[in-house]
Amino acid sequence: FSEFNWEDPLNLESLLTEEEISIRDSFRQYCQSELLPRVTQANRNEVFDRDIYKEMGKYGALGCTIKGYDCAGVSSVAYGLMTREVERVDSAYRSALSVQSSLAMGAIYMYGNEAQKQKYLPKMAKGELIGCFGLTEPNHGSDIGGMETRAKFDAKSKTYAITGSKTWITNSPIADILIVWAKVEDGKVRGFIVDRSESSNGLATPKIEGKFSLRASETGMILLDDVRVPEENLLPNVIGMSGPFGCLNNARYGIAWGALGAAEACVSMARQYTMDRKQFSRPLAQTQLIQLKLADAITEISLGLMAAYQVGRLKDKGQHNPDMVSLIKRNNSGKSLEIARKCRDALGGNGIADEYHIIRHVMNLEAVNTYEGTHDIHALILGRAITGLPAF
Ligand code: TGC
Ligand code: FAD
Repeated sequence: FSEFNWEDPLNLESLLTEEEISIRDSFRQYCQSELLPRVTQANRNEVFDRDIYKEMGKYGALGCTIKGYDCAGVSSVAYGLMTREVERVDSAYRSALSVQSSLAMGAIYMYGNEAQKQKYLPKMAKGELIGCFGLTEPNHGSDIGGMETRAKFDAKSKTYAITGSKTWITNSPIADILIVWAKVEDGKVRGFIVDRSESSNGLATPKIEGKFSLRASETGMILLDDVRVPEENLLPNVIGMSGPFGCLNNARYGIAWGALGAAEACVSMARQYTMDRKQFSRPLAQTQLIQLKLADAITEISLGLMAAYQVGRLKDKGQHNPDMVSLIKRNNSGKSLEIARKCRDALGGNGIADEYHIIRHVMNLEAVNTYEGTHDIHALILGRAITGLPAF
């Protein structure tokens, strides 16, 4: 028999290519040596350091699955491995990676014309321009098809006038490039590149204060009051809700890997802590209840990783579908939250101190279970796929 490795019980390693292992290892090194040391203060003080984008850019992480435009063009599994490494440190940093790569660059890559791709993607890949993705609105979160933001074409000035508001938008306060989804006159949804450096008056992106989750990420609103956007900034190659959902398919896939990274960090900490801490004259790790928690946790993590791996390989062969992505996003983020809570419990009082990191992951994973489609919305997407009956 081969030796049992509690950090990789089902030997995921044996399924990865040499290139994927090398990308993972160098990105892990960056995350552990550069991001981990600053995350506690960033989380306490609710700050996101813009330089992180330039650093991620140097590692080829931004828009890493995109082919051309100075992007790395790696496999979907390599992208998943990177989201897992960065979320091992903090979900806020994985959010930064997801939003830039899958949502903002993804929208331009999939739906933009050549001029838009040349103009924005290379700079976004280097982290010189920061993107955000404005879909959610104050009155429409899960039922985003009801969005109220409107874009009206003015033939004389060849501009679209966009009016509406978006909320809970990762990066909006710091973004240079805002992908905004709005309905045009025929009621169809279109995507726009709102370039802050070129936009007219009427754009505001206030920060949402007081979050108890993803505190190391900037979250805000996008308020648009007759903001003029040149017609060249319309994303020409998609019409309808399949536009934003197409971007979400990729971001949700990344979350499925990333959330497990956070869970793995919690298990690692809880294992070491309970090996070191003695109660009733023996290590806590030598009690059945603690071992049950650890056994449940590594079981769910390894099953979740295998599922994410399978979807990643199917994705690169063009054989996946959005329902599979809902299954892994829902399962892996939900299970990670449960694991993080149990690990927090295993540390007793110390479990709520941020120096042990787990409580931060617990708080973050609450939001991870909500954004990009809530846990229950993904159950309903699966319910529809199983029965053919939409129950939203
Ligand atoms: P429905 O009738 O299902 O579909 C409307 C149109 O969209 C198409 N479509 C998809 N296309 C591609 N991929 C998918 N996954 C798709 N899902 C739907 C569909 O084919 C249809 O196209 P067409 O051409 O026939 O019109 O739409 P519905 O309104 O009934 O949708 C219901 C529901 C609940 C599934 C959907 O609205 C939903 O997923 N809601 C959740 C909203 C959500 O995920 N928001 C995410 C906001 S972005 C975010 O959270 C970023 S967090 C960033 C970070 O990581 O920090
Ligand atoms: P609601 O839709 O109001 O849902 C509230 C509750 O009702 C949930 O439990 C939900 O599951 C449940 N519910 C809703 N409908 C039904 C139903 N039919 N049946 C049963 N239960 C139902 N959005 C963006 O566009 N871009 C971003 O970058 C972005 N970043 C985010 C960052 C953070 C930190 C957070 C918290 C959110 C972010 N979001 C972003 C928004 C996110 O996508 C939404 O919060 C999410 O889609 C849920 O919408 P909502 O908050 O309006 O909740």
